[in-house]
Amino acid sequence: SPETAALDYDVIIIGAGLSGMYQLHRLREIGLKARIFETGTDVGGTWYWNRYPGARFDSESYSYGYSFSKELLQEWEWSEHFAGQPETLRYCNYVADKFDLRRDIQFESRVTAAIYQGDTRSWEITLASGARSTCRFLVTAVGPLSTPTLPRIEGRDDFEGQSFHTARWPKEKVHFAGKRVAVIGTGATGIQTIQTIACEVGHLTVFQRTANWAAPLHNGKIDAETQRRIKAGYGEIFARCKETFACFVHTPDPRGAFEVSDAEREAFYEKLYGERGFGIWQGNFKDILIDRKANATISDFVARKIRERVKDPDVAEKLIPKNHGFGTRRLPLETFYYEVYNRDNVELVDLVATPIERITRDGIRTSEKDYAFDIIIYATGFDAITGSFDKIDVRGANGARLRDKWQHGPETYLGLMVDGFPNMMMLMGPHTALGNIPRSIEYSVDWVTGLIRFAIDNELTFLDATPEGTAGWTDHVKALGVGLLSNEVDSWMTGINRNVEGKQTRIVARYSGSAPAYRERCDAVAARGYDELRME
Ligand code: NA7
Repeated sequence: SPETAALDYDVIIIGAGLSGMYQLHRLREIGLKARIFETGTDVGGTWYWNRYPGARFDSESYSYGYSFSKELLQEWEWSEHFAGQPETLRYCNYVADKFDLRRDIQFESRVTAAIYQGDTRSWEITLASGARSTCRFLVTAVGPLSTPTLPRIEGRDDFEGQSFHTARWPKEKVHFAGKRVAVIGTGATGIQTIQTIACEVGHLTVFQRTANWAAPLHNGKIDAETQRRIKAGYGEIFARCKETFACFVHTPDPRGAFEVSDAEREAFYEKLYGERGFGIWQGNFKDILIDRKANATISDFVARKIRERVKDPDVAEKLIPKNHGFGTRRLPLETFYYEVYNRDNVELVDLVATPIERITRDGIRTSEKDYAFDIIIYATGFDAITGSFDKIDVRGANGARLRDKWQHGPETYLGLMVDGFPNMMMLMGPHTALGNIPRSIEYSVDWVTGLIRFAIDNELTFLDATPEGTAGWTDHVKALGVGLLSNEVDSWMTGINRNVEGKQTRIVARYSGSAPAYRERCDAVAARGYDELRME
């Protein structure tokens, strides 16, 4: 039987973001030899790369941190209800120090290939440097939003000023004072960037292709008394996140939008609009994301708010989405975003009316005119969910490529494994419950750790999902998506990225059932000794 001793590691983990870090910690706890390979120069994943101005949480800080260590929870103090990126990156570093994670993390080590070796039941991992290592189990912790994409616009390399993708922001400070700045893209990232730099730049031009619905974040400092209550209440906070639909502190209201009077509905929306965080999205009437008429009531309400907040009625109309309803794409949360357009130094360009023709040496040419810039910021998003897998040459049993298997959209077993790719487990890959991501991460890491421990205890060297298991879960995920308004809209959530070849057709890449139902299913499999897997 295959010899573990001949392998370099028990487990190799790809990625040192929140998933990879916790996975390493858990595997060490059960005495395994594990190693992380990470592209960046330090820990933090999303919070390492996304250093753009204004990057911050949209879920409550205290619901976002790791929950696995009581000591960590008591030691760490979030300074704001929604922490900014620098603070979150400090948190990631604090965790890495506290649990001494770095000694098993190899930085500046991009994984280019992962090839399963049938004869030794192991994986061989190749880095960009050409170095190779072997392991029994492979855990991908590559992140659902970690492969940035630049627009396919002619002339991009001709521009002579500075240009950055938000997810590849330089570590050195970017000086905006007096500069003519362009932002392309108005998703969650674009909105955070725009509202943060508008008052600092000389002139800002926002290039918007699709207007997005956004609602107020209402961030603020956490005062001492609130801090004390948070620390005393962590048990309840995490218990609450465990019960809610998507692991947020918010969960859908049990009432339908038409089960209340017009006045009550209006008052409820007003209350949600005035409250912190995702409540207006995740804590709204139960039918706003499935019923068009219900959705229209909240869309109308938020449209009215935009008209109140933006002085120029033409600009306001451009900022109100016409092709999709409120909350059917990932809802960006904002802080005086709409008011930015009342400033003299800010201009909104509607790319539907005047598309970009090319990037020039000096700036951007639309069908209408030439704009000159010192800095162009690409807030153009990611090749989401499967993009980071596509970049690695992953080959399973008999040399089958993951890329081919997923050609028409991902196929997974519980979002954790793929048949034909033995001993490979995925964290935050396709078809898993995402929501408030660290909560999902902790669950998935614990499940994967349980499975690996089971294999070790039972001297199993081969774990694989079955074709039926994969087909069954994939069908289940697709069935759950039927009737959701978000699945009828183009966005990263439906696998659309107009900048990536072959990503123009909507797919179901996300599990959209409830997180408790997801956990119940995965727990049941574990409790039955993983009887749905092939094991040897
Ligand atoms: P998103 O939400 O995918 O937004 C990307 C934005 O960039 C969106 O407004 C796009 O317009 C725009 N875009 C992309 N390509 C182009 C071109 N070629 N021309 C003009 N505009 C373009 O990414 P984010 O980074 O904002 O957020 C991703 C997630 O990260 C977010 O949901 C959070 O969960 C964290 P489009 O809508 O495609 O017309």
